[in-house]
Amino acid sequence: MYSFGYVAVVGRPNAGKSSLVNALVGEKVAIVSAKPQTTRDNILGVMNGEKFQVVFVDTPGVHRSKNQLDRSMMKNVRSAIAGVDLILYLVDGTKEFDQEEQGYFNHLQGEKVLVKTKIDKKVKDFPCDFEISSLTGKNLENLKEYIIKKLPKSKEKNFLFDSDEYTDKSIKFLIAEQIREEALKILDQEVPHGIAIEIVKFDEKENIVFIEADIVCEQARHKGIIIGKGGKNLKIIGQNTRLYAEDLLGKKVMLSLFVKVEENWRNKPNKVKDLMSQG
Ligand SMILES: Nc1nc2c(ncn2[C@@H]2O[C@H](COP(=O)(O)OP(=O)(O)OP(=O)(O)O)[C@@H](O)[C@H]2O)c(=O)[nH]1
Ligand SMILES: [Mg+2]
Repeated sequence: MYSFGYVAVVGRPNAGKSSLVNALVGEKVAIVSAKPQTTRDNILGVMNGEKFQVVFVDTPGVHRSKNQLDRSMMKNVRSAIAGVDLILYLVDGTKEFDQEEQGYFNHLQGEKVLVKTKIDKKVKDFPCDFEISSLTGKNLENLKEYIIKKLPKSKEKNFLFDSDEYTDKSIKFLIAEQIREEALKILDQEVPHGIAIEIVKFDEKENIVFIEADIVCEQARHKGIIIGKGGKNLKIIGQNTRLYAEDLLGKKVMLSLFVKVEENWRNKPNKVKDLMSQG
């Protein structure tokens, strides 16, 4: 028998959702950062085996919406949960599983399990179904077995993705996200949260790929911060992303980054739509 199905990975910002999806898939599907609200889109990550294919839906962290971007992210979470075969609800083990969150978990419709994350650190004591560490891999095998058992079975191999595919996202999207991860790493406070990436050129030649991307920020004063003294920050973001892209594409990459200001874009529905549709 073959197992195939969808598993949504849901929880507060910074709970470790993207880290878990990457660990189970065995490839970097979603960017990860120490700052909350890193993931904005639903990202599919595919875990392939001889007898199973599990499609994980990594989602933005559940939080109160302050702007149009937040609302769009929460809409993504709701749509991710609808119709999946299983929900993994992740709670950062180093934090309290408070009443508000317990209420949210209890109201989630569908087959669900509570997963305590980051157990390689000192964690709080609360009941859960699984305790895992994506960092060390602890208990991931148990969780994986449980998921496969829970999924619908069929005699036919009705998988959606080829065995070498691991995400629904394009290479352009992955590179745009990597730029955002590098920015999240070196920038602080609101600056990285107000960033969106637009790939404006992607020109693949036989031995080299020319990529141009705009880093869109929402305030004129953020532009200078992103560029950094003498272009220092932009250089680090560019160099690290280029190495990632070369690895991904197996070719040399020429990457040019430009910083643009789009005043207050996170509050503009059309802009949010535009900037979120890098697919
Ligand atoms: N020590 C430890 N840190 C972890 C583990 N899993 C994730 N982290 C860290 O927790 C932070 C958040 O991880 P993410 O995977 O980006 O969390 P997320 O739930 O996807 O966050 P959002 O996309 O913002 O909702 C990062 O700094 C990770 O390195 C773990 O098992 N152990
Ligand atoms: Mg994430």
